[in-house]
Amino acid sequence: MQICRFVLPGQGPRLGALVEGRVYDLTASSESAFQSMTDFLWRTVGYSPEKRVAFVADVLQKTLPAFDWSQLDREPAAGVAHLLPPVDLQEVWAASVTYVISRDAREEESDQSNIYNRVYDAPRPELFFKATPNRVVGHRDFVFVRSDSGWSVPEPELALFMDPEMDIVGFTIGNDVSSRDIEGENPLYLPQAKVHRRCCGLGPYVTLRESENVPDGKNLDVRSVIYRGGKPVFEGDINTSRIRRSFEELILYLGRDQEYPNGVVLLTGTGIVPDDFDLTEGDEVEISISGLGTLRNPVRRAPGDKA
Ligand code: DO4
Ligand code: MG
Repeated sequence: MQICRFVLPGQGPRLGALVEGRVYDLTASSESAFQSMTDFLWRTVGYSPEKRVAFVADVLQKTLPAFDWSQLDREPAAGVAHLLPPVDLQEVWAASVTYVISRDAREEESDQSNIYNRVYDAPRPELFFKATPNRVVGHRDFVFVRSDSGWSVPEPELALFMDPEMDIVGFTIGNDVSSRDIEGENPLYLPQAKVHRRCCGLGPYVTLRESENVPDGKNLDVRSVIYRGGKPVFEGDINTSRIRRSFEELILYLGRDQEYPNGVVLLTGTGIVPDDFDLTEGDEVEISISGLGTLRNPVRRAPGDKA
């Protein structure tokens, strides 16, 4: 079962359930639990994965407006129905240097040698704040690479979608757009290398955690293709079993001395690192994760300083 956010012309954001290629408008049920993603997370706190899926299945017994997926799977524009990022009030955080390939790539680019090696092996993981919801874009919407970066990359990552109790409600796909040259120049520049307008792609939907389908996110194939002029110019893949840390451990640190009253999303780090590659205006990033669909984001260069 998949939950998405979408918008219809002239109406506010809506919550939908994707079932066999059709998106059912859960918000049209008028049930308070389905007026927003935050409402849904709040209402189902403490539910088992099976109970949460059954809760959605129950409202689907009503006659609800429905759309073909192809009606929503399009470039966002005013006046047309389209998907929204799956977050409304949830912060996005990111774990990093969780795959050996990310550690090695960073050690190479940085002259502060050894910090990435040290964090890879340390008991405390590296966690950083990635995005407020307004910095997140959904499927088919464009991400920005920074105007002052000459070496930007996408980072394809499994994302854990959590409720206010930090229980994993489901999984989605994340693109942690990063400026490798800015981080490489000085690790203290990390927030500038990572956080800016449209710095995070998320979607296309949240696949609810279900025992038989996607039980724990621990053995999923991640594949990414970058297109330039419509042709693939980079392809890479990894399996989430290669993440060095358990999700429980990452969540423990993420939740320590923190609270997430509207839930939180955690990107789990990248295991796909396109070397000698600068993501640029006109490229398109495609990230697929088994069972979670495909997230596509065109790329534009941010406009730089405000006049
Ligand atoms: O500190 C480095 C950031 C690395 C990262 O974002 C990742 O490994 O995914
Ligand atoms: Mg990352």
